[in-house]
Amino acid sequence: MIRNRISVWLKSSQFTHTFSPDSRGELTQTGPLSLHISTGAEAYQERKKMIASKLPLLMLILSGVSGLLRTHAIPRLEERNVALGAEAVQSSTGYGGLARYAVDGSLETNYHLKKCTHTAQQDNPWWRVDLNRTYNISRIVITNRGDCCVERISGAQIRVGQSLRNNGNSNKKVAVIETILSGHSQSYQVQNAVGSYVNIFLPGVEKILTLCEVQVFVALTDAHKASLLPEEAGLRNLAIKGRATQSSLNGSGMWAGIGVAGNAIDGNRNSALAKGSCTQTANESSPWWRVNLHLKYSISAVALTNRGDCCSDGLDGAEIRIGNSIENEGKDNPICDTVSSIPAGQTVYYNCSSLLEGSYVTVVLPREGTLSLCEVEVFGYSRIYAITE
Ligand SMILES: [Ca+2]
Repeated sequence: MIRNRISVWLKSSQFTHTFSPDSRGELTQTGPLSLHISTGAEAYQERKKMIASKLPLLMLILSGVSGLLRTHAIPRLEERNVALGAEAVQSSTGYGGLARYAVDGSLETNYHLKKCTHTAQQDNPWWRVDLNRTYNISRIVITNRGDCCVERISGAQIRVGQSLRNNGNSNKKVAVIETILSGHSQSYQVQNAVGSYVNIFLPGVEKILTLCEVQVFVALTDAHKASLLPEEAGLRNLAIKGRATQSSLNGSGMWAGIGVAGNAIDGNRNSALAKGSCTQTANESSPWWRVNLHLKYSISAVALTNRGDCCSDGLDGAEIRIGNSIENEGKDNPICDTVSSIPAGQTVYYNCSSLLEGSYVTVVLPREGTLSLCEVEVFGYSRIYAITE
């Protein structure tokens, strides 16, 4: 586990502040402020009293220090429903009860008002929401139907995780619904529920699954940060001072030779190859592009800007890999994320599933094709603040 310590020395006393990265790599205070006295025993009590009286001031100083390190020191307790309006699917649909009705923000429980889901009668029906990024979920609230059939929800399992194996129904079981009163909402506190998928899975023969609302809550510190761009969180683009290279340079056609590797770290997101700010390899097997950051960093996010003048599906399936090795051109380094698709000319931010340490960021297209990138931005922390213990 990566932990970070900030120590402030005041005279002969040392204060330690402990931080840990969350799922997105943001640093959050996880340990209490601890106080270590290294003075002689006779002065101990007196100094302890004096220092204790200055603790509020020290907390202020420490929060200032952590601000400089772009950390968020004190988590707040508010929460946000990250399922609201997210993409939802279910095993089947019956009686017009669409999957998205469980994330429409309505707690209406009369089925006939089109605010609740409904599967067909089937074995093992399920419903799933895609939160679109990984969250550490604190609480899930399920709202049961109110106009009939109160017992149908009983036995449903709440599952959270990252996998779509078995449609996500094999992810970690974080709660089981015993009963929910007719038209009521039941809250389930969950622990170690980390993932981007939440499934409601109802095992059994000839079952019907109806959900009037599923609310998935995360602490506001996480949710708030999810809406922040790395720049807004104060992270620098580390790539801009790096050195870029790629598997080959396109040498044919009208723009032969124009797409050099450095164009992806020139600080310009212009998405037309002709403007001289995008890269382009030859058409080959597993083309790659790589930036050497010169130092080891703890990297939390990478932003890719796609071509806007053509071939916008060219990055589909590309892998972002981060590590310290250039063996196999860095293509075997740990994966930060995989591109599903990027709209033409757009920039998409990829949050690594965990804070990854490395001095090389490689983008590889694991198939035959041309790799063309208009900008690659790498966001992270200087390694000095991330000590692996
Ligand atoms: Ca560029």
